[in-house]
Amino acid sequence: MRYFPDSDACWLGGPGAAQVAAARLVGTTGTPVPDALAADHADAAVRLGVGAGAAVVALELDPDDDLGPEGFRLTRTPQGVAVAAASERGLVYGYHRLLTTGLDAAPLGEHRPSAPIRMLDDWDNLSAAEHLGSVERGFSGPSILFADGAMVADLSRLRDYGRLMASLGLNALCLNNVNVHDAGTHLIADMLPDVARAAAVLRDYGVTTYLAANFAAPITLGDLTTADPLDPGVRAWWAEACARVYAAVPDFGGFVVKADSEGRPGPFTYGRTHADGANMLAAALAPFGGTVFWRCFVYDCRQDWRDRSTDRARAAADHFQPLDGAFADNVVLQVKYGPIDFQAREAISPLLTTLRDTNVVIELQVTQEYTGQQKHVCYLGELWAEVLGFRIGRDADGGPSLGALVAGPAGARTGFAAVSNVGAGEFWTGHPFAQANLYAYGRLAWDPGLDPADILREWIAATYDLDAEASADLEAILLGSWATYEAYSAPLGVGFMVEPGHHYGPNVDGYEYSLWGTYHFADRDGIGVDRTVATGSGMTGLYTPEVAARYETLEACPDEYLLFFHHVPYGHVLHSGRTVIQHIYDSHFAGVEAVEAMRGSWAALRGALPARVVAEVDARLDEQLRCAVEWRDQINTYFFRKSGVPDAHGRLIHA
Ligand code: BDP
Repeated sequence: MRYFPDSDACWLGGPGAAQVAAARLVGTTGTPVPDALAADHADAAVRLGVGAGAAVVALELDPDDDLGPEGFRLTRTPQGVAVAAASERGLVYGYHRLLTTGLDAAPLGEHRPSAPIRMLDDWDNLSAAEHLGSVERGFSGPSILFADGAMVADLSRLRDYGRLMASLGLNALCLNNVNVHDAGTHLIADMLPDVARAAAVLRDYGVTTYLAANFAAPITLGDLTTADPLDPGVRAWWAEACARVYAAVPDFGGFVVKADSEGRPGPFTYGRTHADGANMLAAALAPFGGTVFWRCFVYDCRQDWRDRSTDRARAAADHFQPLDGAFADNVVLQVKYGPIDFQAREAISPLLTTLRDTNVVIELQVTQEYTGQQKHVCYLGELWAEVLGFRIGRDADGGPSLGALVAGPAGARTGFAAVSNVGAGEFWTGHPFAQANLYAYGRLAWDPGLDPADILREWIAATYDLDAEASADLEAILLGSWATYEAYSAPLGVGFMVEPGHHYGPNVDGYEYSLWGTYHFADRDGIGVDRTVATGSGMTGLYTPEVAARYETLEACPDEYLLFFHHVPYGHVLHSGRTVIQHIYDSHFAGVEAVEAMRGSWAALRGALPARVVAEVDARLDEQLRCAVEWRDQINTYFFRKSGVPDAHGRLIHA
């Protein structure tokens, strides 16, 4: 009885999908039903044995409709529900949205995406021997696309992924890791027939294919001795490379590039700017309508904090702000939401508040590298809603939201990119509940104003067939789980404190004396990073003056960002009225208690879920509790020993 073949615990295998699959699919006003929909649906209908007389899903394609290139309208009809759109893409998104909600709960009305770019970046390597396994920072099993240096022959898993993306209106997928190693470089050369195979699958679901490109490909592939972006030979090489790619995939989207970062090659080698590098690739793609996503995650990972200018949180803005306006129209700067690296809590990237004449996408991390690696429940919809709701004004309520800014003016190439969390494991996302993060990303990219609690309820209803009480238990487990993770990990926005390399579990000084630039500066007197203009790295000065004023002084800075921006004594009193040291103790005890409460809700819910989901979640919740206790004890013991200040409530085992 499963419509969605790879799991019966996924929102496209849930109650809504079964309801829609039992309907008859027709194209009205002479519209043929798009091939992919007809094939999928026919298959499901045959398996479900439903024929004439069933409810109808009518697909209406009207190019003159004003729904825009990707929008759709859902209307109830006497026989069922009609999906109307001006393009096939809109029809595909609308139909799959309906599969998610079912006919009874169909969100009637018009739906248009907030921004034109809604992308997922897979960090899949060609082979498991490459950097950090087959999926870099992947916690959901092997790659669905690549194995042993080649693309897999059977792309049915990619087809299902395409369906998942279509149900969220996600419209772009970069197939390979941004760290393009030697094998990955071949995707734009001898592996183009494989790229064309993947693109053909994704096209059916309204998803455009992109590739991460190695800036040094002209050298790596053995053709040239330089990758200098201003060298005519290099420019000609990329022009020919693009011609080959577009001959294989005429609707190819373009390249994602990580340059001059963490060992990747880039324009700095040749004394060129990032505008020189990005514009060179943009020129090669322009004749074909392609786009370059140029990542701003550029910093020197081999330098300590030598002086204020080497604060890693400054790097992206220092490199890219002076280049605002210097990029070609088909360059999009891809900016991580925070200036350091996808932490559970960090300040907004200054670049996102100040770039005015450049296309920008905000980059989020769905894969839970720093938020529990899909062993911990950590619903990131709440983090992202907070980030996207951030107001670029004098106070928390003023000015446009970041979500509105990245949606951009009509016609601009702007929007959202995110590192995906899927793999070939049965539940797609390792932890079955981490699907909620993929779902929330897609929904927020479509509409950044959505309430993350509503999104979560949608995902629950679409995925599991639960009564009201069981749904409430599942909601209780997920909602607030981001705050819980934050409570038992690094305090007050200071970040990191993770095991070096794999980034799982606590290690307070793991990176403190290395060259990676992620420090907490804790000593016997205090903790935190002084990034003020007055006495610190001056990083606050990289924001607009209105935003800077919200962080520059201790009086103004919100507690949750205090140690990101300021170095303070342990006895410093927070706006909450507690001292920093007591906050550290209290939040770590509270974090563990919240995980224990999660286990209480889980005990009540277990019986209502499929056995395989239960087995997965049981094991992961045990691990989450073990790890939360480890965080609590390491952090609290460390800061008790550093500060000598006892816990006001006498809870410390070493006190
Ligand atoms: C860091 C990851 C690393 C990525 C890098 C990036 O640890 O694996 O390559 O981000 O975004 O968070 O390029």
